[in-house]
Amino acid sequence: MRIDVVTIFPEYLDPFRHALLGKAIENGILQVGVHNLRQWTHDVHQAVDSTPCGGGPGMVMKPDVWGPALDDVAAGTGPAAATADLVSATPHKGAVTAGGVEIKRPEAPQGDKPLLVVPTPAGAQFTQEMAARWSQERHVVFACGRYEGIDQRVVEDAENRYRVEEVSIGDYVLIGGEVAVLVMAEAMVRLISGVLGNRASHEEDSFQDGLLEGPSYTRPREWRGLEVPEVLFSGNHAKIEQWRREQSLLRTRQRRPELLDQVELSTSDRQVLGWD
Ligand code: 6GU
Repeated sequence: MRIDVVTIFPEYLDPFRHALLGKAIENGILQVGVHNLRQWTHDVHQAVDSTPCGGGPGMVMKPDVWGPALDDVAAGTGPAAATADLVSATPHKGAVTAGGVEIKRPEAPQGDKPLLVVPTPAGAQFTQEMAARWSQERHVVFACGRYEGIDQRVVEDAENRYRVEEVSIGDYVLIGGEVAVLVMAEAMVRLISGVLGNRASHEEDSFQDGLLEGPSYTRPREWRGLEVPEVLFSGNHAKIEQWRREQSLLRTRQRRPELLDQVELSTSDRQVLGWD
């Protein structure tokens, strides 16, 4: 997968080079380009924003800067081609691709539009389902707005070259989309096959089955007077699975009861919840 991010704060995206994402870059699974929007400005002040039409507080990001930036990033032309891709911050053991070796940009098949994600608190809620869907994409571009957002015509016009989604990571307001991009990219990249060491490890994630994951324990069996639940040492795998399901159901009811309306519950699930 290739990810491009357009932002006025490229340094905000440095965490991409670390840990899981850095390893995916090093292994050649992921290519990341981070582009400074100011490269597409035309004036000495490098202005990216202007006052809102109709008045009101704040500033709106200019369409005549964003338009050409998104054109270039979709096509891999202009300043978008001139920026070197990120390299992993630390070499990891067992890398398939040696650091510093150039990886060719995958060719865009005709008619295959890249996905443009526009982070905004006014977007549809980002979900695990979106992360899973996006993890199958070849090219994902994130357009980070600041201030009061981007002129809406940029999004409208981008539909000609991209499939566009305006997305929020939750019901709170951030200063800009950069941190939201890190959140969404991490959720998405860890689902690409080959990125997580243990292939099964995301099959039991919270949300993968619509329920929250229950508690986990490791040794020692007793710690500070607290015991690991007995059943986990029973060696009875069916019993352990039933117990985990119960914990999952009870925790979900306590913390996120609305999730229970969206999942199919068995007769035994309903008994656990005291519904039958
Ligand atoms: Cl995606 N962007 C901004 N600026 N604020 C947010 C958000 C995104 N999601 C929640 N709050």
